[in-house]
Amino acid sequence: RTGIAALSMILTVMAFAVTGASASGINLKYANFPPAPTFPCVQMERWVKEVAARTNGAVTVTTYPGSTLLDAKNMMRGVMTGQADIGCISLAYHPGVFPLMSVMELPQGFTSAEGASRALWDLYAKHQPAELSKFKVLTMFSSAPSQFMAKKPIRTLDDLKGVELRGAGSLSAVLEKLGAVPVSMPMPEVPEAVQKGIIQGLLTSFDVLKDMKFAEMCKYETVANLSVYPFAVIMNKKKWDSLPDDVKKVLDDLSAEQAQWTGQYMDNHVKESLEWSKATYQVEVYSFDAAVQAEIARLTAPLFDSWKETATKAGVDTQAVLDDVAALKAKYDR
Ligand code: 3IO
Repeated sequence: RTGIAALSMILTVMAFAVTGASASGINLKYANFPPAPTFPCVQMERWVKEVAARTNGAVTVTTYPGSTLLDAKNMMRGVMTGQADIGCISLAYHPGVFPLMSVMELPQGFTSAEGASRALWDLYAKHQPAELSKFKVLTMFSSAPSQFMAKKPIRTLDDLKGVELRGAGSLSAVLEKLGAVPVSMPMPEVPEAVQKGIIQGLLTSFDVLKDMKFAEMCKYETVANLSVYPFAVIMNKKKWDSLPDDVKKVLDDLSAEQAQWTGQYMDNHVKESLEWSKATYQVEVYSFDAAVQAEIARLTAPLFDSWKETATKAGVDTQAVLDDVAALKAKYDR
């Protein structure tokens, strides 16, 4: 009898090792749009590992990086309909959809991904905006501040005039205010557009110099510390409701920590990416001087008015939100 019991236990353990599912196993599908080496996917794999450890293997997650399950354009719909249980979205790809949270796409002057990510999560947690109420939001995080990566040097605002550069959403609006020709597209489409000469460069954080090999094509980098790109990890609401309470608690307890972890990873990775790009492709890194930065602040100031107007129409208390962002920035962004 004991022999049989022991054998059956061993077989159960073996089955668990093979399938990755326990008897009460919950398996979730997590879709992501950019390539596996990029930071949205690195944070996804970290989250999956933490969830497995903290649920003692009861929750396993299958990841689909690189648009293998859902691409950027289909992510929200795909999570809504349950094609994926969890998905990762870049808010700037959906202009007009996030009247409150898009405040984090404005040039707020964040200097770190950690500060911006923690501020982003706290802002979401405090306001629980209607724009995301159809989903369970598992965490939020942001890119590092945005910089220019281009085929030609960008050292003055004149160097931007009439130059086709890639941004998305509010970041494209920043490009337009600075006199460039903004071209919006999701990140996975950017390498080919640079290669074909449709765009001369892009505006985002320096992590992609290494992770998407932009250092090879865009040898001129300019530090401008423009807006961050906010992201949300969204879960199908029905799937969330079906989870046991102890699992819900594990996921809720991970939200703020995951935002901070991702921000820290990003800040470190940006440094590593820049060093790698200098050593491997001899890229040039130029920083706008104080006069140019002041001119940028002046030229982009109207974006705050546009945000206020749109958000007010959507019922957002814009002054309260802007005050919160300022306080959270002071608290978290060092
Ligand atoms: C980004 C998006 C995908 C992969 C790596 C990334 N690094 C910074 C961003 C932000 C961005 O440009 C975007 O399109 O969301």
